[in-house]
Amino acid sequence: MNARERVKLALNHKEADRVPFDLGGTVLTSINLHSYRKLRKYLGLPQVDVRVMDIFQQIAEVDDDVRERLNCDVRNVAPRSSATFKIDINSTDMPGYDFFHDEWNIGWRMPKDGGFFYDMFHHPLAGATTIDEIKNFKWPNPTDPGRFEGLTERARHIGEDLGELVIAGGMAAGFFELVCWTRGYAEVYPDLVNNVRWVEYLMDTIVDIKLAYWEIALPLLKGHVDVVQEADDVAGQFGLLISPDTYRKLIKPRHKKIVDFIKARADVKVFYHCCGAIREIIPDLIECGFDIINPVQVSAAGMESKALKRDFGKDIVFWGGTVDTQGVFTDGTPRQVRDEVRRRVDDFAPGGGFVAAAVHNIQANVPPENIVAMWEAVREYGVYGEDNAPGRRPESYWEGYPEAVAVEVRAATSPDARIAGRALTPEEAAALIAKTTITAPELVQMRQAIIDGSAAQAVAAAQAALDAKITPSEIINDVVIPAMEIVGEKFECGEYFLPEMMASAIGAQGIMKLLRPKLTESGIEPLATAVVGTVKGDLHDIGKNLVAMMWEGSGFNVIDLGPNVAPEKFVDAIRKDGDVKLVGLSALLTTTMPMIKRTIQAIDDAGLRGQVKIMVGGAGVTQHFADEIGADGYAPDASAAVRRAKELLSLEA
Ligand code: HCB
Repeated sequence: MNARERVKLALNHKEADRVPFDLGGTVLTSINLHSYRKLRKYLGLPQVDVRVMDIFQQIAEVDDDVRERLNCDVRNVAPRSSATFKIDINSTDMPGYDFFHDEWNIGWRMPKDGGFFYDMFHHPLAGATTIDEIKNFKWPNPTDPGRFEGLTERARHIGEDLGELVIAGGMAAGFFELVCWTRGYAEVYPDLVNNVRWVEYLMDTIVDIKLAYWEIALPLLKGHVDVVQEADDVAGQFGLLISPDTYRKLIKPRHKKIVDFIKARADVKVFYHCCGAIREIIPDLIECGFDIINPVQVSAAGMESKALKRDFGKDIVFWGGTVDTQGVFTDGTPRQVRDEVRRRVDDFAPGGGFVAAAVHNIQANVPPENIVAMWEAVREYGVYGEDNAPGRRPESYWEGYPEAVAVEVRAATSPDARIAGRALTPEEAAALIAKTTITAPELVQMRQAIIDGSAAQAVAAAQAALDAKITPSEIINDVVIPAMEIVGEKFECGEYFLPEMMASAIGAQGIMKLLRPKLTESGIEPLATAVVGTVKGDLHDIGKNLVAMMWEGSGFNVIDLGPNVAPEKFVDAIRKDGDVKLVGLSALLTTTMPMIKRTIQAIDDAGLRGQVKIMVGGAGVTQHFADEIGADGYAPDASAAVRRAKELLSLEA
């Protein structure tokens, strides 16, 4: 049986000779350049000029000698760039960064000092308001003949000469990802609440571009390609970023359109990548026609492997989930990695429907011995057809198996949620509203506008309140802060998601901006001054922005230092303002979490530790980690961050 036959059996929910293995088969199951070099050395293979598979993510093209050594079963065929566009890296014009613009005119930069990845700094449709701006934008040409050069031959070669499974990547990322990248996350999420027509037009424009590419590519690939790859991140650590309703109204129909279009043109399986806690929409993904999900982030809420296999294993293939880069893969011993892999193989492999791969690209901090331990365990435990095959293990198999594997399995919702996992009852909602005892129509209107995420109306109502001689402190204390508390509760109980919360926070921020000069004039102080930032090397800023907005909306003065902030910059900001009482550090990568500790150390070394309370958060950060590194507080979400900040500063909660 060759690799292609093996994977095809797995994709058809049948057991092959062994579980197929993927490293480097897609841009989402590959390995960071640094860890790849270390892996080659560990395997005793000669150092070579490592080719970059994806410049944005700084991941390696896995060479044939590694593929052979690790028996990799999958290979990727991707379009070439258009004949008219070439990436041009500029190393001089942005201090501290290398940067370039891609063919969508999205700007990407990588810190020169210790940067592991390129990330976005320019979103070409940020600030756009009209449909004409979408129409007149210079979109890349999906039918540029340069993209299709040699596509058929490369796919044929992989499938027929090499006998490996062929997976085709598209001309760009997923449609919703491209919406986020061209527009910017900060604007897209609120758009989903109050600019829906505009954002739908943008979505359709990008879907059309993707389909125009597939229209030409699929006939060229037909008969040679086995899987087509799609992706769209719509989830975080504890749940979906957007509500299931928003997914079903705005994203799902377009996902279905794309899958139907692809399947009408080629007999392929469709692979869907989405990080995070996606359990709630797996039935929708199946309805859309997706056959495979990746990366199966088993450390995210509700993503326990056994339950996923039990509930969806007949209808969907799990490609990934073998070991999580957020936990044991990075920090554990090879023995712990083996135990973790053994458990996941046993959960996912029975009956086929499983392609073993790490959760997402292997990160720069994963030791090579752990990568090899993963591979060995897949080889050892992922063998079908014997009495002790996955799913048919004798009782004795588990003897000596450690009871508690060193993997943190998350709660089903934010562990801090006050009313977790269900919407507020009408009585609870009414009780929250009743806590605010306002009667003036401007204030009632403002409260509702904040809660509904109608920023312009909220600010207009604030102006009307000022005109009616209502004082800024009444506006803040009686409306803005209580309204944001209501928004926070709605978020924590799962009624509001990122878009609704951001839309509300924008309204609150707008009001604070309007009031600030008046507050200063009347000598009214903010609750406290806070400095917030994502630590050096990490460019995830959605969560950090939300924390900053919620703090601001709750009466704090917030100095937002942005993403990729070096420890000395935090120190400078604390010193410069002189009155900072709170510091919020965010990190989403296991590679950057140690930078939180270094930042705290730098604040300590500068003699400022006694002056501030330090709060930490981000996808992989836990209370345990916060305690270990000496932070004062941890919050799993922005609403909890407000509560915890007030507790730490002994302000009224
Ligand atoms: Co990113 N990514 N990503 N990513 N990404 C994660 C974080 C992974 C967990 C996904 C996975 O494993 N399947 C993973 C990290 C794994 C690991 O650490 N080992 C990962 C990876 C690997 C990467 C790249 C390295 C991919 C690659 O291989 N190249 C790359 C790195 C870029 C870089 O930072 N240098 C990358 C890139 C991206 C983007 C660009 C596509 C995009 C970021 C866009 C942006 O932020 N501007 C992205 C996204 C969106 C994610 C996921 C899907 C969602 C993150 C998110 O925005 N969540 C994430 C999956 C996941 O989280 N499980 C995935 C929503 C916000 C609201 O939650 O946790 O950020 P939050 O913040 C909360 C909460 O934590 C708390 O309150 C916030 C608000 O409620 N909080 C604080 C946060 N900070 C706080 C500070 C405080 O003081 C207090 C509370």
